[in-house]
Amino acid sequence: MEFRILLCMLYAWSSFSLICAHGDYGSILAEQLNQYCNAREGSSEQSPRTGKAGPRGLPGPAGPPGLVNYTVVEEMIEERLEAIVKTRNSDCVHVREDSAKIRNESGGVFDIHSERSGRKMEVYCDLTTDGGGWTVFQRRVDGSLNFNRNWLDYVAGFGNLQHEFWLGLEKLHRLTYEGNFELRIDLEDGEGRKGYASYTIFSIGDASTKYRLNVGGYYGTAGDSLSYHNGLKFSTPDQDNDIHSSNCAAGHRGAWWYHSCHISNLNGEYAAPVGKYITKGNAYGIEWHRWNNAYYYSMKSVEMKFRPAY
Ligand SMILES: [Ca+2]
Repeated sequence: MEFRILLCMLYAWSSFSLICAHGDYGSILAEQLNQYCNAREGSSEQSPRTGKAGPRGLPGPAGPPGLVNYTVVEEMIEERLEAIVKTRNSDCVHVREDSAKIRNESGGVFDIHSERSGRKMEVYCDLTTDGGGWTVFQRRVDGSLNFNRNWLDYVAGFGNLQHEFWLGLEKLHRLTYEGNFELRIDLEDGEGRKGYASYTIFSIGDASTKYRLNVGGYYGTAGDSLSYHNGLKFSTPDQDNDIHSSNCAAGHRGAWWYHSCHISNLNGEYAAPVGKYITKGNAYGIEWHRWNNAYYYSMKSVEMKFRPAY
């Protein structure tokens, strides 16, 4: 306990006895002690004590709006976009193999991004045949998928990119209308014999031309069964754009750039995989007539693909 507090307690106890014992002298001493104690009560020398904090005040008014440096922001966005574009696949020639969504022996499924493909297009890339870089747009291997379909299906595409499919006429047009492309068709017959037909010129027109075929410059081992169809419109059973009086697509159970009517019919009906893949009647199978110059012979497998021509 501090001395001053003891002193004042002493004053309180003793002031009465001082006055009683010493008369006026005691009274004066008691008064001096009283003054001392009162002075001490108001003294600034008293030690400060810290109390509990009061409640939090109300939030202040909002400050003025900040300034944004749009030039810096735009530069940051451009840098970011450039970095993203560099990591993207522009076509099957430039795909990064580790970016495959699905990979198998001959290639894989990739997302490609370019002005031609639009924001994103999923395609199968053949990375091995004759140096690779091929965008595959048709595949038949076992007849598990029905290809006897109408116009809208052939425009949009159908099937599974890892197995049997048709990529779609609109995508084919978008991917080939600008630049130079070569076409390759790989074929295999029922006896396991393989061959190919290549064309140094290939592109597909837009919807207003009915996705006209532009093809030329054949070389290969399977024979040329496509130049006959050059310059012709695409036809499906529900859209007869051929130059024959009949409906070629309906008669041949397929969809093709029919003339009057065909010497190739690679979207035709898949013949039962037994015997020699002979179709009867109106050549409605997966036909490539220059293959042994045989009509009514349906191939076991076919793959159609294109890549840039240099
Ligand atoms: Ca016709």
